[in-house]
Amino acid sequence: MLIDILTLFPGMFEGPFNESIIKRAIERGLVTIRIHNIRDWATDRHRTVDDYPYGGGAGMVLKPDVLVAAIEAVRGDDGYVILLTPQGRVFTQQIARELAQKPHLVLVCGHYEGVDERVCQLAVDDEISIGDYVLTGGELAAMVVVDATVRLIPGVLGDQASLQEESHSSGLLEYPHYTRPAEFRGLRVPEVLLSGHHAEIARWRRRESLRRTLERRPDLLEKAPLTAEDRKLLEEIRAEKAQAAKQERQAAAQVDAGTQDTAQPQDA
Ligand code: 4G0
Repeated sequence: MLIDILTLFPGMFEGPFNESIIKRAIERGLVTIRIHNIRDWATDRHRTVDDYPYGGGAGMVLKPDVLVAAIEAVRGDDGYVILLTPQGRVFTQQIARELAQKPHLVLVCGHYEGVDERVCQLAVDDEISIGDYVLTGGELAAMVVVDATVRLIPGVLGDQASLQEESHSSGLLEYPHYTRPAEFRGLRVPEVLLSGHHAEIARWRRRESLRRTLERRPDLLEKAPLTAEDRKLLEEIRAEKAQAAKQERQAAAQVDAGTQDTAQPQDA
């Protein structure tokens, strides 16, 4: 895969792609990442890249002539051009999988108040946001998209990690993980994980995945492919939680009754 990145701050990319897994993918020729300075396509003697917004208002807008020239110079005939912007579709693992299939990505990092709308109309195929917050520029968003996408290219992850990647795409949150020691600061690793009973361990992990997803991200349960066994486990978890809530209420009522009994006349 070829990835071209257009930015006003090429120095920002020196760290992330020269470390760890992405670096190894580059060294092994699985991906080529080229960083370009948008300013190289400015034509005036001040190398101007931005200008005041028509209609007035705060901030600056990236000039369409400079940005379109930069995009056209790198996209070739197969570049899929993505603008990183808070106005884009929200990036997900599904979108990362989609991008990992493409031979050539061109990531455009905007700045200031944004880019001239005509750039999107003329030269951008897709607009992506990494989440509902504003950054000072699209660079960090581009790094996130590159990292999530490159690790899905065949051969980038080792066999172990690749297998794990597949099991993570269950649409549920991960079960809790533990390593040695078996007891740490009074907290024990769940006994079943020490038992060596593979089927029981698998069942425990599935249950804990479902429990976490129900507690933290119930929205994910609607889309996750659940088996009949999963639905049974979920009902058990819901029943457990209802029981725990009931005990909680009873304990609170006890405390309440206790304070009533011992109330002194001057408290009234
Ligand atoms: C274009 C992406 C680029 C337009 C970029 C800002 C957050 C994200 C930028 C704007 C970014 C994200 C209209 C503020 C640069 N911030 N969530 N900042 N506007 O992916």
